Amino acid sequence: FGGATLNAAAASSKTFNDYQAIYNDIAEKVRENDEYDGGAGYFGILTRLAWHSSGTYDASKGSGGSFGGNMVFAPEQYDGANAGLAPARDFLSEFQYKYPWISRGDLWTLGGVVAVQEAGGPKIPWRPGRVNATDGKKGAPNTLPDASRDGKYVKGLFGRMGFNEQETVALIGAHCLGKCHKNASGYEGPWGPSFNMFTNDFFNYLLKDWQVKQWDGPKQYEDVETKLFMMLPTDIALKEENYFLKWVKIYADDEKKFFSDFSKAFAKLLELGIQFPSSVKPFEFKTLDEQE
Ligand code: HIF
Repeated sequence: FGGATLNAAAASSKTFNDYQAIYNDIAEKVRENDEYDGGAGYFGILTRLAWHSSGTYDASKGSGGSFGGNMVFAPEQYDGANAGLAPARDFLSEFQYKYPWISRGDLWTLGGVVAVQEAGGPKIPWRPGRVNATDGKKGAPNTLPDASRDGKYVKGLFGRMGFNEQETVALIGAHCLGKCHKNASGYEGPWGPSFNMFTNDFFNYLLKDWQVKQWDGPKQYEDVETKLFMMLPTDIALKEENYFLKWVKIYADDEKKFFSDFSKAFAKLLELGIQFPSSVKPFEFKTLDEQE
């Protein structure tokens, strides 16, 4: 890949404990708000904010990514794919005031780490050092995914960010968390029943029988058995291509393997386009449970 990378700020006076303190504050607030969004809590929306701030990355151009925290500026601010993420940015903004030294990109990606870990998912190694952009010039609009598309599109899209098929399938397991909202994306509903817990359920549900939902919204799928759950066309696409389906089956059978592969792929997602000084070693934060 020929793209330029952005250099993370060299280690400042801040230590692991300073970041663990922010982690804990975010995690406490997530706990206190577990009834948000019909019981989904903030797990899904914080994971999605972390991903949307990172997933604009284009490996061939070296553009986009979480480094600058560009979503507060046009053009990313008005990217339709970011509709519905304001509650997540607002949720985190009090920590921006309490800890003015943390950058937006660090705070938003850390929020995703908190969400995955506190929902019972794997540890996500994380490094600080992103630096606030002062305008949106490095922002990359319209690079986030279109959920109405097929498997070849999904492969190309994640390929653009530098992910292979296995990593792509592992990442999409994050759709175990949260919901779709008619007023945000047009789609509606959760992918399964335990949408506030990080599990390999997404793959188990995906392997069930799905049919096109008859409704006045965009094309989405419902499970034949209960009609309570949903899949996007790009989710169903993982069953339609053998190079993806193979991994869907592996992760449905083996949650440990899913956790381990997801952790690596999600950590990579959050760092796309960023060059960290070798002195900055990844942190592995303790969950609230582990500290009690
Ligand atoms: Fe999502 N995703 N995502 N996604 N996403 C939605 C919601 C969540 C795609 C589309 C959508 C990933 C990939 C893709 C989460 C996490 C991740 C919604 C609904 C849509 C339409 C938004 C709304 O209406 O509020 C597409 C097309 C993707 C590429 C195939 C990532 C891998 C799965 C990278 C990822 O981590 C999460 C969590 C949510 C739930 C948000 C919520 O508010 O609960």
